[in-house]
Amino acid sequence: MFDAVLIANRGEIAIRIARACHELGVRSVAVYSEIDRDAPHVRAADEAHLLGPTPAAQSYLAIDRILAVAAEAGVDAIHPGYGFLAENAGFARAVAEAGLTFVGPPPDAIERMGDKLSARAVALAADVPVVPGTEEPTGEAEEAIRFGEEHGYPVAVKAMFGGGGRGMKVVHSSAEMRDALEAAAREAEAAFGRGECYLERYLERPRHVEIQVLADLDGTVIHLGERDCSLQRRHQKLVEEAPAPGIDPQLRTAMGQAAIRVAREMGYTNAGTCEFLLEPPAEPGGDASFYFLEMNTRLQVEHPVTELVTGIDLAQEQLRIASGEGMGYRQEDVELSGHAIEVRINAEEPAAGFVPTPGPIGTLTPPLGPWVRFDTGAESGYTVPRDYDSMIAKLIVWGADRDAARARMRRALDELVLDGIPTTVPFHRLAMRHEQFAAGEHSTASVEREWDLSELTPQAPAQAAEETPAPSRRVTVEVAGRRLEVTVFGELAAASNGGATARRTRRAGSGSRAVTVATEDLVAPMQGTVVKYAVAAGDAVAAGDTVVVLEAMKMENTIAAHRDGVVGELPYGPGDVVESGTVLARIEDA
Ligand code: MV4
Repeated sequence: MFDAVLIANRGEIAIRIARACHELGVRSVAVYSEIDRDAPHVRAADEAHLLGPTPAAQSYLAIDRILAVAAEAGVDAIHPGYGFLAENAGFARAVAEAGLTFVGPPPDAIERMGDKLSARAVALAADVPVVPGTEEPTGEAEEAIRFGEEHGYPVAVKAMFGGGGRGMKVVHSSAEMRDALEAAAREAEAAFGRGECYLERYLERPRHVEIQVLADLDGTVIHLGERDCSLQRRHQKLVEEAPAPGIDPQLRTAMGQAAIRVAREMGYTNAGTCEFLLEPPAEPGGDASFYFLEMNTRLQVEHPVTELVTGIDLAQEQLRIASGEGMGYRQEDVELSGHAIEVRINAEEPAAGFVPTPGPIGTLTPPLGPWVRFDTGAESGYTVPRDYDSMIAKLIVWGADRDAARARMRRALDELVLDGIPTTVPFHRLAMRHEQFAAGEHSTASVEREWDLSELTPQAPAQAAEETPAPSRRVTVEVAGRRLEVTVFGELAAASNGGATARRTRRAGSGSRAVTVATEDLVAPMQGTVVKYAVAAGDAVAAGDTVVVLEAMKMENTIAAHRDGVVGELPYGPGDVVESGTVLARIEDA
């Protein structure tokens, strides 16, 4: 196993990975941007290093900075989490070139799945069904129109380097084709820098079902069943569950084997997810059809529902696989039990088109109780920054069956306290009661085209955030004799700028200032009984002079002045018992 892992991410997933590291006895190294200095993920790891300014391009996407911190911190591996650099083949290569292990698949696999046409080619080579469509980038409009007439409308025009649904256009007739091709190419060029598109028959009301796979370095590939992520809005998933409603063991095995073949076909390693579209049976009692869409080469946001129904810790398995220790499971060890549901709690107003609502959280009290999990990078008093995505937390529950899980989710949502900013919680309360969701008959079209969200009322908006930037000051300190340049923030920085409770006391050498951040208060270092004061009010003392004699555990301890100055009023006398931390004297400026 690795000695140390750098977690190149923030928020809940950084904390999730730090927890896996702790449980495996691996030192965890967090990174952060300037706005995340005080974020919970920074405290979750054994150590934390500043990457740079708040914009992701200068922090969580800054490959050179991340590699520099990795070298400084002496880690063996880098875990990218999801988003940011997780599916960046160039980053995976740079990590390897730096002599470190990328906790994820080989760069070539990331690249082959990043190009959606090459992903389709891999699936076809692995004998896995794909939606009927084209194998080459679309050229002339005439060719696309012939495709539409041959396969029937609607037709999906998709960007080769898109993904997550961006850059997709739906065409309903030959007359619309020319404009759609142009628009799709233009948008894809703007969004991904590559305009090439391809065509597929468009399925009207599919379910989104994805298979989790784990692949070891020795070629072993297993699947951990499926997740249904159909409840989404504009390609943003809102609710995920495992297993998928209505999937029988035969279909699960067929899809699982298909996902395994895709992974094997390209020498995949580590955790990955094959996305499929599932079309309901053409006639009642018939078979559902599944089609491979794309493969996500990372740990996914919704991985906890798989963890809860399999008992397998995916983050730990990723580390075991990447380290070469080998995964701890074979296919026959994987058993599904019960039902898990996850809801994404975002800083968004569902009553106003899900507009982002970043800002300061007031109170955050997670729900507790049996089979409830709350993964978050936030806490009471935390401000959701507008600089990254809007997810605040994931609430995940397990129940013996789907109805029990749904009831538990409703209970947990009622228990949750999260105030200060609007969130998606009211949407989830509605979803958990919605008869279509209750019946497991929802699809990717439900939220946008079928559900009535008009009963949701706008939540109280965020209070205006305090705009005063936290004060900071660079100081030089010595820690165990080692000189360190540190930056102090908040109260300490304000105080050392001449606040009431601290004074700059010395100048050391030339150039940088050595600052002692000391208050006037001389405090008792332990609980004890005052034997006597060695000084009287108004006496001048130098740092190191005895001020008080304190008896503790049958020993006399002399408490010395911590600074030069004049002794103020003495609050205690012989025989008084004082607690640790009590102010024994104030030593004021002379
Ligand atoms: C489709 C489709 C219907 N037919 N392809 C959107 C996300 C991207 N991964 C592929 N997507 C879709 N591709 C064909 N041929 C419908 C979607 C789709 C979708 C897929 C998964 C989850 C949510 C979705 C929401 C709308 C459309």
